Amino acid sequence: MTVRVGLIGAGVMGAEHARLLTDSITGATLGGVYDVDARRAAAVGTRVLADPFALIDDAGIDAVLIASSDPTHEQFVLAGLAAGKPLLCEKPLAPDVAGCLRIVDAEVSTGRRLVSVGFMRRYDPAYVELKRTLDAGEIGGAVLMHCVHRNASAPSTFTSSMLLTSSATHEIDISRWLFGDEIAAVTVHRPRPSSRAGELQDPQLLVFELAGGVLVDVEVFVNAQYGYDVRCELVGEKGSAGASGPVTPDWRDRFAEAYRRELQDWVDGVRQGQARGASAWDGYVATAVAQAGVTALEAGRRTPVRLATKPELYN
Ligand code: ISE
Repeated sequence: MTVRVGLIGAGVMGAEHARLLTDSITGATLGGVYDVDARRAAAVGTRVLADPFALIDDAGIDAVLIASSDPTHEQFVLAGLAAGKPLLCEKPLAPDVAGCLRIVDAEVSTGRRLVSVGFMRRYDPAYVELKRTLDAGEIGGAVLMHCVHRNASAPSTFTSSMLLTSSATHEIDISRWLFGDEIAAVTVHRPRPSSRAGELQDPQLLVFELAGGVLVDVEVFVNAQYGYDVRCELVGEKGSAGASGPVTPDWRDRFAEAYRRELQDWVDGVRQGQARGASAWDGYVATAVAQAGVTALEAGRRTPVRLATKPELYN
């Protein structure tokens, strides 16, 4: 079976996924594209549909990849679930906790996992090797992790909250994935803002307290000027190990292999009737932790993370 993928959103990430589907991914084709800007859609695919919901329901589309703007994700994921189609949704699943929970509820009522969330770092060879090292006991039990997340520059639409909801959401997800544990509380420190920061609180220094006691600190700096620089060092009881990569202009180059592996795994899963990668529940938790971080930033105090009860579907 060749998976005919419907793509919603043909901006930076949508165009990247379209290129991967056409050039590198086996077992799938680009079956149709929608974008608010029809010219942008036409630039990435041959079959352009004018209505995203018609694309989702189209009999010639087997699975849907959502790479539209963040606030539009929920409506498209819900429509995809109603159509019973596998979905890969770029992060965040939805920008607000309530939206994420509506998706979780809708998926639970279908009785099966159809939603995957695009947390591509889970597929980055360096992070995968780090998890293997930790799980094999090679550095002993984890005690701390130090993370750096720098972007060369942020778009003019970026807000101080987005350092948490758009950028640090990756460290939130990767911490949960690496340690198999939940983040119980978030504190946000505010260094002197960089002269390039404008209105933004940039950089920020975050501290995540995991339920099991591991502490994770994250420097998020979205106007670091020199490039895209993402890495971490995990400190264990008897050693340390890291994940790093080249400094690149932006995330597309740094995580090119991760995006390719993520998309291939999703397609392979669709062909086998399995949802792979981060789940809707993982998407919900990432948004819930990021929102706790926004509260911590605004209130200037340590903020506990409160999570809903995890449905059986995600165990
Ligand atoms: C962006 O949305 C991403 O996902 C990038 O990986 C991250 O580095 C950037 O800060 C986000 O805005």
